[in-house]
Amino acid sequence: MTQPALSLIPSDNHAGLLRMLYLIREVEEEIARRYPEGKMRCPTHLSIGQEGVPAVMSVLLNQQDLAVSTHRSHAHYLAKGGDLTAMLAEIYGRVGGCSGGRGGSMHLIDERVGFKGSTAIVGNTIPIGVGLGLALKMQQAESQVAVVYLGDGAIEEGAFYEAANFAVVQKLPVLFVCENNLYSVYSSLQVRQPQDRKIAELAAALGLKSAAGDGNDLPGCYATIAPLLAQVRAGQGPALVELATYRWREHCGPHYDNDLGYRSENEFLQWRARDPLSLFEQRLQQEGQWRMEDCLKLRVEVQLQVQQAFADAESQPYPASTEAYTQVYRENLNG
Ligand SMILES: Cc1ncc(C[n+]2csc(CCOP(=O)(O)OP(=O)(O)O)c2C)c(N)n1
Ligand SMILES: [Mg+2]
Repeated sequence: MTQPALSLIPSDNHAGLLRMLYLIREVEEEIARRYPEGKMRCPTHLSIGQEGVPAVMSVLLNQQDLAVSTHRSHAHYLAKGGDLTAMLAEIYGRVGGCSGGRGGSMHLIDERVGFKGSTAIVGNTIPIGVGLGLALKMQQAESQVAVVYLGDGAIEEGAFYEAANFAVVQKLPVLFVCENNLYSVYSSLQVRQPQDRKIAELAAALGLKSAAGDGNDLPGCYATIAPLLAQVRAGQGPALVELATYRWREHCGPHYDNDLGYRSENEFLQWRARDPLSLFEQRLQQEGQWRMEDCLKLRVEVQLQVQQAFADAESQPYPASTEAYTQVYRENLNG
């Protein structure tokens, strides 16, 4: 099978893509390394192995676009330009966390860059993202889009069908980005959805424009998402892209769990060999103007940035105990 050409991605995006892949990978590997210290006191879902889709989104979205995400949202937040130190401080429960240290890993928000939030309840942010699309349309916000990140498991939630239907009927500027990693916790797609029914086809039956592609091969991923995003931007109504990918670690936490038996080591190794980061590095080195030293230099730069952000986040104090009583109800949001 021939690979989609690197030239499908404009070359001025190559460095940005590689930097984002490194950033997400380095941040999450560092979280995994430090998690056993017991200082991050919140459940944490890593997307190591799934960096391809958010990296592509990072070069396709503008700061004015909006996005919402799920329990597995670090990569989506970073790809939208979310503040790294504020994210890490949130995971450490510190005062400068993006949710004031109250929410942890699953409650990321950075309104400055249009990342409007993530929540722990599967499917919860889908209607919110569609509502954002409605707001954009009502405000006649030219060519802005609302992106709803969701997993294959969220396709099984009623909220998805209601929200997708509304988005289609109202012709809203919403792009659903479905990262199909084949699993919802320990349940494979095969025991959850009919085997001959593809998510992208289901979306088309609902009236969404749709396409499916490879989430780990960046040129292919870019070529799948970019045309549909352009249609959504042009006011042609909502769309769904389904991208195949795979999480390497356990559903929640820093460890590997293939020994549990819900998926095979062989399946894991096959996906591991299709690492979106290594594949893109190889493509740049074979077909682009990049040398191995150039990649390494960029990676070291990102590593230093990540280490600094961890140090800044961890050195912050915890919120005062009285803070537990503020921002609980609407009337004291500022109190
Ligand atoms: C409404 C609801 N049901 C169940 C859960 C428990 N739960 C948390 S994450 C998750 C898996 C969701 O799978 P998917 O949407 O494919 O996302 P992935 O974890 O694969 O990224 C489940 C079932 C929940 N948080 N909310
Ligand atoms: Mg999944």
